[in-house]
Amino acid sequence: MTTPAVTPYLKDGVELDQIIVQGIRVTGFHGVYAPEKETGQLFLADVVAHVSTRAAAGRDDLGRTVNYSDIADRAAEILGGDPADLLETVAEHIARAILEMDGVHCVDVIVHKPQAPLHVEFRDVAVKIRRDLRSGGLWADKRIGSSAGAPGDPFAPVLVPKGPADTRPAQPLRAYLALGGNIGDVDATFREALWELHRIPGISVQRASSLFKTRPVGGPEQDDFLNAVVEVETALAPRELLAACQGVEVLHGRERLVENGPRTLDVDILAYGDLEIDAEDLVIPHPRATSRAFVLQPWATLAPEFEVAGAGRVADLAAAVGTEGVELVAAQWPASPEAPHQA
Ligand code: PH2
Ligand code: MG
Ligand code: MG
Repeated sequence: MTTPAVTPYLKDGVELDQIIVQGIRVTGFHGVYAPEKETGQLFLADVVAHVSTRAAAGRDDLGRTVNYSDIADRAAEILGGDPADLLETVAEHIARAILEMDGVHCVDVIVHKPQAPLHVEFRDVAVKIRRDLRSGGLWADKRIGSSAGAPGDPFAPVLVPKGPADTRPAQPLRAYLALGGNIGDVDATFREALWELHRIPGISVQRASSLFKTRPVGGPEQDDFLNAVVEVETALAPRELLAACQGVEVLHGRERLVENGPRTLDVDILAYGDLEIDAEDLVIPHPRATSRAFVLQPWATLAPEFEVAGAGRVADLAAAVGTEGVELVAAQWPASPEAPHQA
């Protein structure tokens, strides 16, 4: 069976994998003409879900990917469900249903209607669409759990007003990112993450802090964390940098199941130059950073003199919170401080 090549989908500069279900066949009742709604006819759908399959493959775990059987069920239900006039509407509904599945960043949908009432002989008529979280109106939904879109219009675009969070800096500026994790080989995950961040256009990893083992703060009972802080130069707008951080989390199978719960990799923006942002999806400087030893102790090994906007010098903040629950693991980490992403 041949599979048509699908244009890759790049999420934050990284090409995602594709889960492909082709030729889902159902009798449906879509069409503009009354007989189509009464008699029904054959409809087919092809669905390509763009996801990262690495975490699932690494652990051979269905729970970390998207079940293709669920993709087929959702598409078939819509294909055989409420009659719509247009193939466009059917395709849009399928795209929406697949995008809602955890881990799906983009979806391609083709809806075929090979028995459509045309005046000429033909083989197939179809509508093909691509939707990602942004164009599909689910961007905000998936990121902050709010309900995107206007009432009654499931496809209304999310209008995000352009503010400082969406503005790129005039000059690349210095930002600090916190790394945390307590599932798997976290040290290796951190090293991979440095490289993945560095590969993203607009992010240049400069230096890494010392590495700390820390007692979990908040959340359920769980293993100790590793924590570190990274200095980057970035030409990205704050919200772009956030998307990049979340993209790297996704590459490592990050799931947001429990607040403050165990995770393979958490990448948080601590500071972005001296900018202060207070948006629904993004607060900078990180609101809890200035009270957390697991952030401040590593940060103080990297940039003690840095002034956190509205809060003060990193060294002073670190001294104020102390070292309770935080233990140095490696003063120099990774091996090459000049090029941490290459270690
Ligand atoms: N991250 C959390 C919650 N609690 N505790 C430690 N020790 N380290 C973390 O990175 C951490 C945490 C939420 O992001
Ligand atoms: Mg986070
Ligand atoms: Mg965090």
